[in-house]
Order: sequence, then C-alpha cells, then structure tokens
Amino acid sequence: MNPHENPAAVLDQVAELTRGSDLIGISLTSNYVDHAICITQHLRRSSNAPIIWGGIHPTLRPEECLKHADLVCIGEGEDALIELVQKKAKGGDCTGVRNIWYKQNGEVVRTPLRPLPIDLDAYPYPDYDLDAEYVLHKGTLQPMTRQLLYEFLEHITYEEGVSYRAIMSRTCRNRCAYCASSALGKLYGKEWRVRRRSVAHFIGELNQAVARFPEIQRVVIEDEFFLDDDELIRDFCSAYKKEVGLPFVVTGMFPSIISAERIRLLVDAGMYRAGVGIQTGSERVMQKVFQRPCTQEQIVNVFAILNAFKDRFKPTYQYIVDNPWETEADQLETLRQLLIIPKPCILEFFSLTLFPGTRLSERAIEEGLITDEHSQVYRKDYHFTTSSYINELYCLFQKQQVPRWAIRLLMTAPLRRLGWVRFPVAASKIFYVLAIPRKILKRIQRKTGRGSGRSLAGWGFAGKDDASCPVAEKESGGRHGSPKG
Ligand code: B12
Ligand code: SF4
Repeated sequence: MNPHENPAAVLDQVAELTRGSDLIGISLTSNYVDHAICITQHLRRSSNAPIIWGGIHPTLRPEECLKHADLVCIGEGEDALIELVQKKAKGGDCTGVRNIWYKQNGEVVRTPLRPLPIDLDAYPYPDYDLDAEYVLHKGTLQPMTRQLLYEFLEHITYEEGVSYRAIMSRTCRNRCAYCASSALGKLYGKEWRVRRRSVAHFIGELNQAVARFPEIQRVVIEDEFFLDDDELIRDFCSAYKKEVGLPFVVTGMFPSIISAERIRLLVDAGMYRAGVGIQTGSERVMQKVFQRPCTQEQIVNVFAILNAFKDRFKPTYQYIVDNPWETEADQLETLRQLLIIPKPCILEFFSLTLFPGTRLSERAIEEGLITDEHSQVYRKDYHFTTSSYINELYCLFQKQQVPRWAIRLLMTAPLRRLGWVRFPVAASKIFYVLAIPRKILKRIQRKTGRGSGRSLAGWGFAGKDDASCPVAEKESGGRHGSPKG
C-alpha cells in the first residue's frame, strides 16, 4: 500500500468506529501528515464531531494543521485534553483551553501554553486494555487481540520474541540542531528540561505489563535521553534486576553520559544493547552543524568503554548521512572513524531529515534547500539514504565479510574521484560470495557443537555470529523506530 493512501474500505471502517463520537482525536508526527489529512477529510463526510490533532507535528506546525483540523493541541496534551472534554461535556464550548488552538472567523486563536507537568507519576500507565483497540493489519482494521499485539511487538528489535516498549522520561537536556528537542526547547524555553518518572512508577508499569502479557521477553527503553545520574542508575538497576529481571535495550544513550561504571551496572542489570548516536566522525559537523554537545574524543572513549563489555553487550552506533552541510573532508573523517570502531557492533545510517521547527530546518529554508516541506520532509523516509559513492562505502561497514583493506582501497582519492557507485556495490557482492564457504563451515561447526564463538544465548543473540552486523540490508534500521540520543 502506498503509505500516503488509505484504502476506501479502511477509511469507511474508521468512519464506522468513530460514529457517534463527540470528539475525534488524531495523533501524528510529520511523516503522517498525508494520512491525517486523508482520514480527517473522510471523517468530515460521516461525522459532525470536532476533529483535534495532537503530537509533535501539530505542536510545531499548528497553523498548517488548522487548515485541516478543527482543533490542535500544542505541546503535552493529557491535562489539556481532559479540560477540553470536561468543558465539552458541560456545554459544548471548546474555547479558552490552554494548549488547544482553533480557528474563529478564519483567524487562528492561540491560547497560552500550560506549564509542563513535573510529576509524571501522576499519570496512569499506558493503556493496554485491548477491548477498545483496533489496528490496521493485512489491509483491514481489526480488533486488537493478544496475538496481534504480540505480532507487532515482535518486530521492534533485531531479536525474535515479544518486546515491551516503555519510556521513563520526557525531554532531553540537549538541543541538537537537527532534533525536535531544538524546536521544543524554543517553544518551552527554560521549562524544557528532563523530567522523569520515579523508578518505582516505571518498574511498576513493567511489572504490570509482564504480569498481563507473560510472553514479553525483553524491555525496550525508548527514552530520548537515558539516565545521566549515578544514584538514579544505581536505584534503577537494583530495582530492575530484583523485580523485572528481563534483558533490556536502551535506545537513546547519549555518548557523554557513558562511563565504565554506569555501563557495568546496566549490563549487570540486563542491558544487552544500547543505541548510541554518534552522527558524524567530523568534529566540525558535530559542533558547527549539528551543535551537539559531544566531542570526537569522547566518542572514541565510548567505543573503548563499550567494547570492554562485548561478551554480554552490543552497541548500536548511529550515523546521519546525506548532510548538505558536510564536505568531502568531513565524510572522510567519518569513514576513518568507522575503520577504527571495535567489533562487535551494529551500525545504522540514517538520511538527514530536516523536521519542521528544528534549527537545521530553519537554516535549510533560509538557504533555499527546502522549498516544499511536504514533499522534501514530510514524505521523506529517513531509513532510505541516497545512492552515492560515499554512502555505499558507509554501507560496506555494515557487511562484516568486506575486509577493511578493501574499504581502505575504495577510500583512496583516485577511486573516490571516479565515484563509481558500482565499485563498492561490486565489492560487497564479491566478498559476500567469497564468504559463503566460511559461513557454511561455521554453520556445520555450530550444528556439530564444534564452534568456537562465544554464546550470547539468553541475551537474544543465540545462534548469531556476534561479530556480524545484523542491520538488515533489506530493511536497514526499520525495525527499531527512531534514532535518538
Ligand atoms: C519514543 C519515541 C518513539 C517511539 C514511540 C514509542 C511509543 N510507544 O510511544 C517509536 C520508536 C515507536 C517512535 C517511532 C517514530 N518516531 Co519517534 N520519538 C519518540 C520520542 C523519543 C519520545 C516520544 C514521547 O513519548 N514524547 C513524550 C510525549 C509526552 O510527547 P508526545 O509523544 O509528543 O505526546 C504528547 C503531545 O504531543 C500530545 N499529543 C500527542 N498526540 C496527541 C493526540 C491528541 C488528539 C492530543 C489532544 C494530544 C496529543 O499529548 C502527548 C502527551 O503529553 C520522540 C522525541 C520527542 N521529543 O517527542 C521521537 C519523535 C517523536 N519521533 C520521531 C520520528 C521521526 C519517528 C518515526 C517517524 C521514525 C520512523 N521513521 O520510524 C516513527 C513514527 C511513529 C509514528 N507512528 O508516529 C521524531 C518526529 C519528528 C517529527 N517532526 O515528526 C521525534 C520528535 C524525534 C526526532 N527525530 O526529533 N518514536
Ligand atoms: S539528538 Fe538526542 S541528544 Fe540531541 S537533542 Fe535530540 S534527543 Fe537530545
């Protein structure tokens, strides 16, 4: 299915499900604007209920969203939505609710922002009551069942088995120029700082989830900025180990918070993988373009710290490519860094996407690099990098069968200047074929129990070559959501 089209039958199902509602809410990120428009237009035909949009995109582009929605929620929505619903229940007047913008006589009415909630423990755990949930599956909307939920939760990580996603904090303390945090920081000013649920509240959610869905095999902690406080890490690790005890993944670990002691505690508590945003090997791009508070020296240090835990832990290093402000010299710095990254690790490359409201998006608009956000940004999928000589070289690092000397050769100036994309592509294919006998031999050794590889059984890597990069060549990065940290 074209992601920007919704089959008429599905839209009819949505209309049917929302029939009789007093208020219809749609949550969206920028990549889902087309869907939201399409669903909203369809619902207008069957319902008179006001339609409210919320999420990061309406927060950053409220005026644009009010061309389609009746109401838009700016920023965090729990309290605003409750107030709105209560007002509506009392008499139908939706005006004057802080965070809820609307249009009156063609003019946008902007209500003030309410302060950011500090006590996140005051909110209930995420609603996993499946009775009222529906999900788009195999082309139709289907009632959510335990089985279907498991199917969806199976595809979150590289490993097989059901994962549970959870978030302990909101916000990040940084404001990298390409990240929504830089846009939200502008909106909220000084208020925009890390807020966390208590360890007890977070562990309580995990315990409830595991009790309810015993098939859960691991936890994926999706915080954009994971714990950076020693005491908190100690409390978390000791409670997690005692009460939950499942292997876990952290998706957003900022390099400068990494220390050997913190990683030791976390690995000991069950952390077997963490996503670490490296983004670039160039100090210039890091400081001047991405404005990311992290140095290349710290990054090299991180490689060494994390590699010391390689028998129980595998890092995922993430890079941003397709950066129009990057020079060839910057790209070479990244390539040189990739040459020294110790194995095992997973490497992911994402195409720079200039999401609305970010400092880099503003710069790109000013410089004329973005002329149509809809097609250049909203419809862009950052899992797909452009085909270029340098990007193909990056990809070679994901293929452990390609020896470093071959990559070094392809990095030399004459070959780079030729820029024939088919060179690295051919190298990848040749070494893939050459590696087949070795792979067969390894498989036989494993079957006969004579393999010498470490076993990461129990940590989700059972049966996998731990030096390999399981970044699927077919679905690069797609199984684990957004890069963070
Ligand atoms: C965790 C996370 C995920 C998890 C979500 C897990 C989960 N169960 O929720 C996963 C990995 C699935 C994910 C996926 C994606 N993510 Co993400 N993700 C985040 C992250 C780090 C935190 C989200 C969060 O919980 N925030 C805290 C809560 C409080 O804020 P919130 O989600 O915005 O929701 C509040 C308000 O917006 C509002 N609200 C939201 N919806 C609605 C609806 C209504 C009706 C109302 C009234 C209010 C309302 O109320 C909410 C509660 O206060 C954010 C970073 C960030 N700063 O938000 C990125 C972020 C939202 N993700 C981003 C992206 C790009 C994606 C993907 C498109 C990546 C991809 N290509 O796969 C997908 C899209 C998923 C989707 N269907 O929308 C970008 C979005 C940028 C943009 N402008 O669109 C962000 C901002 C990160 C970044 N790069 O800057 N993501
Ligand atoms: S990229 Fe990561 S570290 Fe930088 S502001 Fe965003 S969430 Fe924070």
